[in-house]
Order: sequence, then C-alpha cells, then structure tokens
Amino acid sequence: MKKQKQKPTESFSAKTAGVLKVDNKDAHLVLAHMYVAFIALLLGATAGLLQVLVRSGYFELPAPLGYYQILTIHGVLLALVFTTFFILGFQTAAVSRTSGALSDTQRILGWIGFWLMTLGTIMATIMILLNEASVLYTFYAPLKAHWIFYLGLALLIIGSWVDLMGHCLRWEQWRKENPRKTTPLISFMAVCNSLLWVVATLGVAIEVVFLLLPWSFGLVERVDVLLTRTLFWYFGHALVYFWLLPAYMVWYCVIPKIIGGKIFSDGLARLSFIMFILFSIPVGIHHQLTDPGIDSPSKYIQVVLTMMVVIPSMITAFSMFATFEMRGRELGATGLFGWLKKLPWGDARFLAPFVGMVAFVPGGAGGIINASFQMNQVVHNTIWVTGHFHLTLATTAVLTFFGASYWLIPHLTGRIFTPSLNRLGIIQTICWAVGMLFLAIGMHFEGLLGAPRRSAFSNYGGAEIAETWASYQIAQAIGGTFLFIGIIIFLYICVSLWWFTPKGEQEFPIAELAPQAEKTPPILENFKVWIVILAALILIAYTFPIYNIIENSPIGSKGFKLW
Ligand code: HAS
Repeated sequence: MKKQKQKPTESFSAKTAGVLKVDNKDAHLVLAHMYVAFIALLLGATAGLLQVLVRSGYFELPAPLGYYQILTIHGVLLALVFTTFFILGFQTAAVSRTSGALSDTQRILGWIGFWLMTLGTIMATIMILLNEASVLYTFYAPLKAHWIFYLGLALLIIGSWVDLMGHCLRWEQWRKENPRKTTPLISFMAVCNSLLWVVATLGVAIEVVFLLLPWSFGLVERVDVLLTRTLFWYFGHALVYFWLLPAYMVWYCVIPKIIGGKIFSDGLARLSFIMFILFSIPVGIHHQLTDPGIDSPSKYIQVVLTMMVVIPSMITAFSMFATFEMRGRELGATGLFGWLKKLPWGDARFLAPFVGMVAFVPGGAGGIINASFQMNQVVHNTIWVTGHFHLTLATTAVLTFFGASYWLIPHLTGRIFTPSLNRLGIIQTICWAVGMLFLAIGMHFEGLLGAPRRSAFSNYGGAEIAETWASYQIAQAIGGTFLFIGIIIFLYICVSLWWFTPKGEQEFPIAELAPQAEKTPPILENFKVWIVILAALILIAYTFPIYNIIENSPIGSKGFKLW
C-alpha cells in the first residue's frame, strides 16, 4: 500500500495557524510568570550555594538559619515554584504563538491562576523563612509544617489548574476552528503536559487537603505516614516528567529551526508525549522501593512500568539524532558523527539545550539504575540520588529552559538577543556544564560510598569515612560555586533582555516538518482513548498497594478512616 506523506507545513507550522508572534496581552501574562520564576531561581540558588558550602565542612550557617530550612527553601523554590511558573508561562507562550491569541476569558483564567499561585508561593515561602515549615520539598510526614505552608501549597496547585485551563481551551478552540487538521505540535505537547500535571497533582492535592492540613490544624491527632508518602509519589514521579516535557518541546519543535533543519517526525514526537502521559503516573512506587508496608508484587509492577517510561526518552534521543544527522548531511557532513561539526556551536540558544541533552545520557542511565529494584538498595537515600536529579532536572531541563529564555524573553519584550549577550550565554552554559561536572560526579561517587542525602553533617559515619568523602564534598562546593555564578550570569542576561537591549523583533523559532515525514495518525490526538488507558494503568498499579496500606493502617485499620 502506498504510504501517505504529510506536507511539510500541514500540521503545525506558524503558517497554518497564521501566527508568528505571541500576542501582546498574552506576552504580559507570560512575563508575569517569568518574574516570579526568576525571583524564585535567585533565592533558591542562594540557598543551594549555602548548602554545598556547609557540606564542605568549611562553613557554618549564620544563626538563626538552619540546614533543613535552607534545604527546604532550595527545594521548594527551585523544584516546585521556579519550574511551575516557568513551565506554565512557557506553555502559554507556545500555544499563543502556534494556535493564536488567547480569548479574554482564557487570558483571565491565566491571570486568576497566576495570582492564586503567587499568593500560595508567598504564604509557603514566608512560613519556611520563619522556620515554621522546614519539611523539605517532599514535605514527608511525620515532619509537620505550619498549616499556612500547606494552604500555600494547595493554592499553588489549584492555581496551576486554573492557569493551564486558559491555554488548553485555546488549543481546543483551534481544533474546532480547524476540523480534521492535525493541531500545532507544540500546542498539542503543552496540552499533554497539562493533562499529565492535572492527573498527577490529584494525588498530592488529596494528601495536602485531606491529610496534612487537618493534621496541621490540630483537627486530627495522627496521620498515616505511608499513605501520605504514596500519594506524594503518585504525584512525584509524574512531576519529573512535567519538568522534562517542556524541554522536549524545545528539542522537538525549536532546536530543528535553530540549526536550520526540520522536524524528523511529527507522529513519533506525539507518540512519545502520549507514552509519557500513560507511563509517568503509575510508577511513583519506584521511589518507595525500600518502604515497608508495600508488597513486593506491587513494587515489581511499578518497576516494569518504569522501564516502559524509558522508551519515550529513547524515541526522543532517536528523533534528535535523526534531526541532527539530516541537517548535517544537508550541509555536506559525512561519516557516522560528521554532523557534529555542522551544528551551530556558537549559538547559545542551541548550545544550552544541547548540553542538557548530553547530560541526559548519564542522567537517564542513573535513572535506570535507580529503578532497578536491587540496585536501588545501594543508592536509595544516598547523595547519589541528588546527583541524579541535578543532572536530569537541574541540567537537562533547566539548561534547556535557560536556552529557551534567550529567545523567549526578547520575543516577549520586543528586544533582541545581541551578539555580546549570546557570548555571555555561551559562557553561562560552559560555567553550568563545568559546575555540574564537579557537583554531579562528586555526588554520585560520594553516594556510592554510602553518604546519605539531606544531611548537613560532613563527617557523618566517623572520621575514617569522613576523610574519604571529604574530597567529593569539596568537589561539590566547587561545582556549586560555578553553578551560582552561572545563575547570576543567566539573570544578568535576562534583565538585559527585559529592559536594556535594543528594540527589535526576536523570532520565536518553530520548525517545519521534514517533507519525507509520515502522516500523523489521528488516534494520537484522541485524548479520550488515552485517558481510559491511563485510568486502567493507574488502577492496576495503585489499587492493591493503596488498599493494603489502608487495610493495615495503624490509624484506621478495619473500618478505615483517612485520619
Ligand atoms: Fe529520576 C529519583 C528513576 C528521569 C528527577 N529522579 C529522582 C528524583 C528526582 C528525579 C528529582 O526508579 C529524586 C526525588 C527525591 O527527592 O527523592 N528517573 C528515573 C528513570 C528516569 C528518570 C528511570 N528523573 C528523571 C528525570 C528527572 C528526574 C527526567 C527530572 C527532570 N529517579 C528514578 C528513581 C528514583 C529517581 C527510581 C528514586 C531513587 C530513590 O531510591 O530515591 C528515566 O526517565 C530516564 C530515561 C532517560 C534516558 C536518556 C535518554 C537520552 C536522551 C538524550 C539524547 C541526547 C542527544 C544528544 C540527542 C534513557 C533523550 C547527545 C549527543 C552526544 C554527542 C552524546
């Protein structure tokens, strides 16, 4: 049978949607998100610098600051606040750019969500600064925080739901206006990530609203620790893909344009996003492989599902290599890796995300080690895990966000990314890569030697061990210092792009589809089918463990009460 080919611009290009720019009013909304994100980045990074210095053993925190307090600031402001604001802002921009300006109602939803999230962030941050919520970003019970902290988190979550409704509705509107057409790729991806977020946050919302808040208010005396952990991780692992997918949006849709190439396959890109929706939620128990109270078969099922969620990343790696190679060959590259020489190494908009991709090779391999049941026993709760997520989150995702900011901020402010700022962007990326090399290698090796994570004590375990660990801790302090300098350079670039560089038109790059790409199967856009499969997978993965936890709960066994 003859295969149908898709016309290059048919599915997603700006031409189809008739849009080349983010609408002005939408740009204000996006920039508001970026303000909060970057303030959180600065505060969180400062806390990070203090941490590595404390762990090096050469620095003591000035009173009244405590180690867990700054660790909570670091985790909450970077992992929860910076990411959520940046991602929702980015998605709004991506949808406005490719599907068209948001309607007034859609934009108002965006603003309401934004203000709810900001209010929640302020409440939670104040409580941490007052040392009333030093419970780390995972807020595991029985660590207890002030109820204002939990309420702040609840507002952050609820606000995010309202916020994303704005741009998801815009995508739906595009679909209605363009029946039987494949929707713009990056808009579709934003909707996938939003769906993933909503389904995942249901777990943490139940945990916060029904378990932690009443306990913190003093309405109930005790809380089921295992149940709170399980609800948290139901959310927690999908959270990591909520961070990763916007980076993938940039890799799939923007990077090909920056290198002068085309998207390798629209269908494959959509398939990988659908697979993330299906497999990223029913895998949270791989964070609890050492938790007593969850039976081994349930853990085993989730380990298998975790291996499934590796596949869409493999698809992405394949697609990226294909894109690079196609472009390289166009420019005359020969041999297996000849394309490497043809990439635009002098463009910070490319270099930063590319370093993020490279970091994901060891970062992803580390993830597979973490997920491998028995090997997890070696690394769990050691600082190896911290090394893993500094490669995946703090490099793969965050460095891609930095690279995207170099064109997104000037696009929104009507300024240009000048050659001198581009040079600074290259220095920033190198600084980040060097810093992360020291930090992540130090963390992985120290972790293999058994050093615990989340511990201020550099000599934990006795003098002999402390000596072995010391060099790795110093490496981390050096790395952390480079990273802090990297953040300052990044923020300097953003401030310049916001207010100081010359006025002009900076492109929001969106690539076209390669002419030889296959037609995208319409089933990939049929969310009804995927939601049903997702619900089935969640039931398979979670019914038995949750039932067991409730059945054997020391608090409400037999005739269960939530608290
Ligand atoms: Fe993870 C713990 C398993 C991916 C983040 N992870 C964490 C924690 C965080 C985190 C924050 O199973 C700690 C939570 C806490 O505080 O306790 N993780 C995985 C697996 C993957 C994975 C299997 N993690 C991520 C991503 C994250 C992230 C992504 C953030 C963005 N992780 C775990 C497990 C734990 C865990 C256990 C619990 C450990 C414990 O015991 O506590 C997979 O998704 C990884 C698949 C990735 C790949 C790589 C594909 C490579 C690509 C790059 C292509 C490169 C190109 C260019 C094209 C298979 C796509 C290269 C060019 C060259 C020239 C080389």
